[in-house]
Amino acid sequence: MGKNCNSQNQQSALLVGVSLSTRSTWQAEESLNELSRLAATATLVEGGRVLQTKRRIDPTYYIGKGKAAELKAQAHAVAADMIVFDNDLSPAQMRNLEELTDQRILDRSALILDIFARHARTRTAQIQVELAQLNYLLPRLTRQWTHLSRQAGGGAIRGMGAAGVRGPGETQLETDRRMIRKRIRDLTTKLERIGTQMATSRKGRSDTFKIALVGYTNAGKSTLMRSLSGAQVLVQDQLFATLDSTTRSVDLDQHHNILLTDTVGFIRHLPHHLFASFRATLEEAVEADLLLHVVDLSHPHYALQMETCTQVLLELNLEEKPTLLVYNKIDQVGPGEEEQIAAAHADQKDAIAVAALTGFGLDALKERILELCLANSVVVDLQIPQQEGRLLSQLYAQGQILEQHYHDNEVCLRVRLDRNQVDRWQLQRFEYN
Ligand SMILES: Nc1nc2c(ncn2[C@@H]2O[C@H](COP(=O)(O)OP(=O)(O)OP(=O)(O)O)[C@@H](O)[C@H]2O)c(=O)[nH]1
Ligand SMILES: [Mg+2]
Repeated sequence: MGKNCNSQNQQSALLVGVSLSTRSTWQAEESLNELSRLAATATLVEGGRVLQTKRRIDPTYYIGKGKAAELKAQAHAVAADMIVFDNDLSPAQMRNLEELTDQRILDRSALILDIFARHARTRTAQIQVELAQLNYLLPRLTRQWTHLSRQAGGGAIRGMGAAGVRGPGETQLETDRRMIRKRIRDLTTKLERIGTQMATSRKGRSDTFKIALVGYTNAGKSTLMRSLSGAQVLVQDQLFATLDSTTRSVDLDQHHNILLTDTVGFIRHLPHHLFASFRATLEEAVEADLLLHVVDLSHPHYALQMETCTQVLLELNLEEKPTLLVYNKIDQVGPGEEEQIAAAHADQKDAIAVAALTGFGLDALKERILELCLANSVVVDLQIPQQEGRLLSQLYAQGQILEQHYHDNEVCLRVRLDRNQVDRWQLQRFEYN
């Protein structure tokens, strides 16, 4: 078998995982499975995998010189086009490994960055990814960037290279670095502006109860968004199908509607440059009144995925946010046993089991959301002049009218309102009891 000769002309990768103690081997194995899915999403084919157990990390070659030499032989034997490490490598380790093995070396962060670059569709996501790529690239500029530019369709080096603005006495490398730094500054400014715009538009919808879908990548967040709101968001059996936030209105019943936001998923060891770049998108969850933490219950290691999500929520300071656990894909856990599985989780106060794809349990989910939404509401008495037709119709739309009678020229109403809306009605200077 020669290089690049499989049927779709895809490149093949030898996957390498390192576990630091024997006890965590199964975790490293699961992590390698995930790396294999990441590689497939980046259109690489798995040429083989190697799992190493090590007591300590070698600062020069990460896995040690002898093992690195073995890797070279293994990569050659399976005609791999590159070696992909499941761990993050320092720029120096990458360079040393590349020289010793004579193979292209990628680490987990590079692979995830590559997927994000492929999937970024909107301008905001493209800026976020490019910024993360450039920050990753800068210390590795000597070698890695040509690969990234090829893999990412040029995103990482847009605006540099052929510009031909080399100053006197500068090497090409210095010129490239200078241009990258400038591009990083420009993109950072753009992102700050986008962050402010996003915050402003969130404020504009601050009256309505807001829910954000969070969870591990591929858990089924977008599928749930589709089923609940009818929005045609992208659903794919792929890691990181969604990179942007989408917000839609969902009617819980005749009187209550909420705003539901779908957003980018989480993963173990999310590259920190990506985390920083996508902060504006992740902030959508910060302003939500309730989080739906979507879990793929059919995944063999869903508990680990939940732990990762909890960790990310912690980093976003969201650990105190009211959260409902939504165990999804129960149709895959036990086909035909959805009722039993749902019942088994019904005792858990803050959890519910559903199958977003088939619609199983979605009415119960809406009811549960409504309960939480009502817990967030207050009943107030208002007196509104009868001639204020426009205000009255707004109130009918926003609140649930519990009682209504007329007195003199005023309509006296007992209304259930979202806690967030009370302030606004108070500003109308009507009286409350
Ligand atoms: N069997 C089954 N499959 C589901 C269910 N919900 C989602 N899926 C599938 O799981 C895959 C991922 O679904 P998405 O909705 O794209 O997942 P996501 O959480 O939005 O993923 P990212 O955007 O990549 O983070 C798709 O193939 C869906 O069809 C479910 O309830 N049952
Ligand atoms: Mg999605």
